[in-house]
Amino acid sequence: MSEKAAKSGKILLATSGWDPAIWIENFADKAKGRETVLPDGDFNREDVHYAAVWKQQPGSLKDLPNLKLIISLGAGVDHVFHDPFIPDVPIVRIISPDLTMRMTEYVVWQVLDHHRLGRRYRQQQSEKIWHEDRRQPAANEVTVGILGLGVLGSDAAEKLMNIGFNVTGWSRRERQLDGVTTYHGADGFKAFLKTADIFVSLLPLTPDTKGLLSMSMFAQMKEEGPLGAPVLINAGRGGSQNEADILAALDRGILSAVTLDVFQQEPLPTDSPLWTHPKVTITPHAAAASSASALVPAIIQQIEAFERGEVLQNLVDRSNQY
Ligand code: OXD
Repeated sequence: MSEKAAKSGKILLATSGWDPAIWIENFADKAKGRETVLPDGDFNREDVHYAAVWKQQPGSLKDLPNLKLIISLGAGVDHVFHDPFIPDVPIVRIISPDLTMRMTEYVVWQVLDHHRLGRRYRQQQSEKIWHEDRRQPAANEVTVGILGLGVLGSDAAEKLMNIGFNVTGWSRRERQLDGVTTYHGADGFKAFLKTADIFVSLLPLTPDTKGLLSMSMFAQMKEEGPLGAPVLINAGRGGSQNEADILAALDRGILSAVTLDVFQQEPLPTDSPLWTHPKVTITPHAAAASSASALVPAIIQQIEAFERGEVLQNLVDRSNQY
């Protein structure tokens, strides 16, 4: 290995479904001379010390003898584990104020849309119907229940409370958040499900959360609230939801409406009944886009800190896949 490579290992940018050009441009601009290469590029595999990945092609991280760190370009890391050939090096998630702000915007937007009857008014407009609906509960009559109280869930909770909503939250491990009634673990889940009118899932996909948003969960929610039956918003991962159960719960009035940003299969197949269901709002995994200009500086900082021997931030626990 050359001395230069030893001092400043290259970054392999391994993504699929994204145009890498904007990332390459940002790395070139902010990586202070450190070279970024693409999997199909012409480079010496020994020189690669870091891999920045989003849904990397399986096998693209193989045969990198000096790889030291894998950096997920998203908040989630399930996309990394799709690859059966991930080398045994630390994996870190990206947490950045930009990503957090984007997710909070999405959550607040969708909570308010359900709360302020957005879907109904859009429908009325399309039919030129003027119907003044006066049944509009105030935010402080409505409780939003957040599943997942990490950085994203905590920030969304705070902003929703600022608007006036009551907020409850559930997480795998115990968490305390000012102003939020929190529940945790399997024992707390049942009680949590009775608390909210709008549920927001920001859960990562792990073996524990797979298929969690299912009929057995919906059936334990309260039957009626200020908005009718509960609303579900999922901006976490599609693998956490059972789409057949969501449709059945909507049709049986167990859920009154849903917003889904993520799906069991993405892109959502054109023949999915979710597309045309009148109580479903769909966004195309767009809740919190990873912005190269915002995230690359944080990635470079993480690499530099790692090279100084500092502790890695946002380290993924492989056994839990998060
Ligand atoms: C992420 C995502 O993981 O956008 O950041 O899904």
